[in-house]
Amino acid sequence: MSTTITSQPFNDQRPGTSGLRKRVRVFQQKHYLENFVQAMFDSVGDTQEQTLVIGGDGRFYNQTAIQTIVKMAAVNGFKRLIIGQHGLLSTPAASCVIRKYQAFGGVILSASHNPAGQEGDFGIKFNIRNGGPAPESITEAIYQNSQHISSYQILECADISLTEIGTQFLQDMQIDIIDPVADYAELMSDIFDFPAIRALLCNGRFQMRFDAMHAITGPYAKEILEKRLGAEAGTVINGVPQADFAGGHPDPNLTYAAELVEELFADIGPDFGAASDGDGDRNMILGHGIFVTPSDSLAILAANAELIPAYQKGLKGIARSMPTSQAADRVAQALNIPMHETPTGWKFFGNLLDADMVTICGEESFGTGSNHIREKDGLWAVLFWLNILAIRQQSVSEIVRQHWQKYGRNYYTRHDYEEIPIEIANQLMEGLQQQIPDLAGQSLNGHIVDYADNFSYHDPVDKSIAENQGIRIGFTDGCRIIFRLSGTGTQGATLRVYIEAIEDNPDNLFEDTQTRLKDLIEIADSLAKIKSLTGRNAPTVIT
Ligand code: G16
Repeated sequence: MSTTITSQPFNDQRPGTSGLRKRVRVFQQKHYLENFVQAMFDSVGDTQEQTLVIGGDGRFYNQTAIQTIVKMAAVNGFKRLIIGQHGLLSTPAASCVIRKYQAFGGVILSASHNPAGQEGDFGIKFNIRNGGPAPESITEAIYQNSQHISSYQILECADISLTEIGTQFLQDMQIDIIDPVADYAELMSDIFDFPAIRALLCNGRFQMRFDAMHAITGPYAKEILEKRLGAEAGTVINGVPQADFAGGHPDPNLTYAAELVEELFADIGPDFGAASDGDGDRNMILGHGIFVTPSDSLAILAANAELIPAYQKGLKGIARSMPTSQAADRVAQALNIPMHETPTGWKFFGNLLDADMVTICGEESFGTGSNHIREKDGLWAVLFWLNILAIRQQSVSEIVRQHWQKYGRNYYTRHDYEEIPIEIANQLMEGLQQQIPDLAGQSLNGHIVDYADNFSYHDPVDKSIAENQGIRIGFTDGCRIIFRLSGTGTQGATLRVYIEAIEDNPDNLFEDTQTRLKDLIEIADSLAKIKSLTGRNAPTVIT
């Protein structure tokens, strides 16, 4: 029986960089999830007779939320739901499934790399017909609707079964429970040279380790790397998804994937290491004794794209988020293809990909992807690297070094200050904003400021404008310092400081990054007064 439940708005339902992310206990408040879902269904266009994909990263509350969404979808017009078995779909797999079955859109339940469990985080976002995150026009409409909501509609019925693959009906609505891995694995085999990768993984010498961090990519990596590509059993570690990610923080970076990093930096270690995050869209790439920064990884993938079957014909263009280093710009220039600079947030790549203006995109936040779907894709990046290694028959370290020798190196680091009080963070950003008009022309530690602004993006496709996307300070020598507040945290504010220096001298390509960037790090602290305002002596995380 369909019931209309009376409700009242919650004032904290504005989606951030990637959907609505909150503590689980916030989502557990009566009517909280239901209000957001109703606001979402009311904002995404005509839902009558449409097909909706649903899945999540398996974290605590995933299945509970899915049952609610299913019961609301049934009375909001949908005619068919496609749901991953056990409610699982990695974010890239959800994007793949939306596109493959030409669905109206999808609901993805994830808080990405944020810790999970009863005390952890939960999240929900809507992806549109192209498989990508809803643009700001829709996320803002969801927020506005959430602020005026007075009731929602839900079917009163028993829970559906998420365990058996197959078809069931809820009133007139068809529900297909699908294998969450199969469609994605097939797509990967269409893109990459699986026989070449298989030959590498089975040559008896090459060793690799993939850390699924107890999150969603375990089943995907086991199926693709171990089963289809023949990597030895045990290549995938922490491969069984757990509702609390085993108490960990599935963020594939030097801090949170420390065990993997240690193994790759040991005297005798694997040739290749990789990790993905909670929902499978991020990636970290390591070689024996080397960490490849996400910005370098983007540049190297683009420079080697012709080795990959799907990209043999060349790239239409490359896109990167504004804070991502300019390493890929050098590749675009050499390939004579356009380079696009967008705000942080994968949603900003969607229009460029749909318009076929770019083929490969990437972000400093461990995200890389291409036109094959409309989300960043962790395992895709790992397979891309394996394909390059299989063809070039060189180590990761040799490939990176040769890349720097050819294109120059962009030394790059990101310093995160997590959970600082929101008022302090706002004060710090306001202080920077006030300095903007006077900075150009000033000499700071020997670097002359070329420009200072708060980044605005003018989308060349739909002409929309996104303002206040981060404070940029560019120097005449190509160095950059960027400040912005994260849009994905759930506690206090996270200040991100991005620092980049350009090096073309072949004698200076192999220095320690933090040492090389020391003078710029000092400039950043003195301009933003980080230490004095936050009381912190060091960042929480350095990547
Ligand atoms: C999300 C977005 C990314 C963004 C990242 C960090 O990733 O999809 O585009 O780069 O957050 O954003 P922020 O710097 O605002 O925290 P994910 O993997 O968390 O979904």
